Amino acid sequence: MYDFIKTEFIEPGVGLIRLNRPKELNALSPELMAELGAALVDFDADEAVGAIVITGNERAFAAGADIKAMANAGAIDMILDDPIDDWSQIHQITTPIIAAVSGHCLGGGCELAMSCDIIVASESARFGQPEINLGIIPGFGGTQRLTHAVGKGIAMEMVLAGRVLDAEEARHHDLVNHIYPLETYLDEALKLAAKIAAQAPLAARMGKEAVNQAFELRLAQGLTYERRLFQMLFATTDQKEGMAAFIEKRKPLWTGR
Ligand code: DAK
Repeated sequence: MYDFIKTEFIEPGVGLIRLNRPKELNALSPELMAELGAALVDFDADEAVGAIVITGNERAFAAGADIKAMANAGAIDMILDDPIDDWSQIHQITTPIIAAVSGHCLGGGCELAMSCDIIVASESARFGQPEINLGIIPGFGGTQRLTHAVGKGIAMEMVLAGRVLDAEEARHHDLVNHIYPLETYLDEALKLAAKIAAQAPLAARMGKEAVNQAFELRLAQGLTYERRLFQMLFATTDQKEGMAAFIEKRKPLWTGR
């Protein structure tokens, strides 16, 4: 069904998307990004999917946007043919998303990983925003989300000098949650996704939404936003079920309602 990605449903409840342009180190061409956007929307609409994992291969998560596809573009082309809708699709997705990263995770690839909710890395993962080497700067959050994650000093070095962080440095600077050996990083990401997918679906989606609002709102507004979502969850069957199950010392059976 897709040419540049592969999708798979993994029981119980995980949608897996593999970026699949291995010869080009998964360079994010417009066609690939359109397919990724469509796959994310499909998984997000599927009630059987409680978490999504995006991965590449051992050598590259993604080495950035496709340089060959944009080399001859002018500023007017970048404005009129702005592919931002396909790229931004990921920010509309309410299902929790994990990036399982190995190898090169550069430029738009790093920005894509940072657009996910959690990053799990292999020991060989390398994160960078090397756009400066091409005479440009990041254009999809690499100066903003990166700075929120790693702080100003490291972000400046990455954006201005093209510094690349290895997996340990990325974890040290809070870009990455976990590092695993190459052989197991994807399984570990899928395990974490399955754990999220096993939670009450509406609570998981609202938890994601509330945490993301921490980057958008001032504290007082964020606390109000959180409280409203918290209150709203008391309208769900799953809240009644979760609390009854605790009191009755049994496992809850979620209905997503
Ligand atoms: N684009 C196109 N092709 C790429 C590529 C890329 N980003 N990265 C690698 N490739 C291709 C290479 O051209 C090569 O193809 P052939 O020559 O075999 O045809 C093949 O992948 C293997 O790459 P190498 O031979 O270079 O492999 P090495 O192991 O020697 O080096 C490398 C690996 C990752 C260090 C190197 O390939 C490299 O430096 N790649 C470029 C990394 C980079 O500069 N990335 C940032 C790109 S700019 C936007 C959203 C996002 C963006 C822009 C706009 N909007 C929504 C508007 C993002 C911009 C970027 O990401």
